[in-house]
Amino acid sequence: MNKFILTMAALMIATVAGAKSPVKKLYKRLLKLEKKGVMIGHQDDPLYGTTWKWDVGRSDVKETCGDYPAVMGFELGGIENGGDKSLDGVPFDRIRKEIVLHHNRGGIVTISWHPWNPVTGNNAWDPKGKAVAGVLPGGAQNAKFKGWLLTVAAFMKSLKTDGGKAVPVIFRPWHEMSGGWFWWGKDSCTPDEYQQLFRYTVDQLKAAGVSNLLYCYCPGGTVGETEANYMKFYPGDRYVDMLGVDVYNSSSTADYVARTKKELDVMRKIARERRKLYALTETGYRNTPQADWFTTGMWAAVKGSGASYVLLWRNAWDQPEENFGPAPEKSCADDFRKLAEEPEALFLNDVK
Ligand code: BMA
Repeated sequence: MNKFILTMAALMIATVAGAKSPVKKLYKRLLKLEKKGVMIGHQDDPLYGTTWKWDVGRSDVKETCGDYPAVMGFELGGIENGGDKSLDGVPFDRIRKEIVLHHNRGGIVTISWHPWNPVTGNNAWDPKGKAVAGVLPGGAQNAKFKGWLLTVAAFMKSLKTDGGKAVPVIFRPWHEMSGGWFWWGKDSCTPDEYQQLFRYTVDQLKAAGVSNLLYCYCPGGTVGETEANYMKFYPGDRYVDMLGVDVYNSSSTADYVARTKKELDVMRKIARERRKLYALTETGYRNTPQADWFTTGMWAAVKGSGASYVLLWRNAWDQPEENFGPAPEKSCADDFRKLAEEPEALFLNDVK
């Protein structure tokens, strides 16, 4: 990419901010890092692991291979209800601290959000109630939803270094809409309603003074591996900085590698045309039953793809069957160390 295009790309970012703003710096940094390799990420990495929780300074990734992941993912689900802990039982104060800490050590942060269903009062995995139409302007839940967005805005704005500088993060709201399991999923709204939801979210956050976010559009699960399928819910270039996709290893590893490669090919094409970043925003093989999965599955799928990062989902402290990252005692630990030796697999020390 030549300098002109790079500058143009930087100008296109959805977030309004000054030329030297932290979010623009992050955007440019990500564009550069894409050429160096694929960053390795892990959800909730410094909060808990397979055998521990809440300890400070720990990380299953670091304890396996000696370095922190370059990218850490955090989750805001539950913040909309005004509670002090997320749906995974993590205090939001602790999440804020870890986000700033990872930024200070030179890492990159991404945030997901699984808010409760505003109509039924059940969790995000309740597709009933036509809740997307409900939260849009004119809908019965719009006032409540606006309040939720103000709460999210307050959290985003509170992400600051000790010196008062904004911490830039990649925000990935309304993910996996191409599946039918969430209240914002394909069976619960029309593509047009989805697009309105995405735009409304970005517009309201900006109106509330949020300027430290890159926005990621992220189908998942059953995307369908074609450009048309990928773009079905796309809210528009002005609202999106990064393209993402969530793909898990569910049947065979060969199938996972093939599907993931196809999705990445589709995203790369769109990303190059529209000058967006792109990443494998969630992945994993539940409990990693294959000892060499990180190199022959995940890395085989993303190596050389040009993707910004790959984020392994969490090693859940509260659900033993939800375990996607490495850990020292897991049979895949040696293989993860092998991955860490790959020059193009970027950990914290490779990017800071
Ligand atoms: C999902 C699962 C849930 C969790 C949610 C938010 O994919 O891991 O157990 O509550 O993410 O972290």
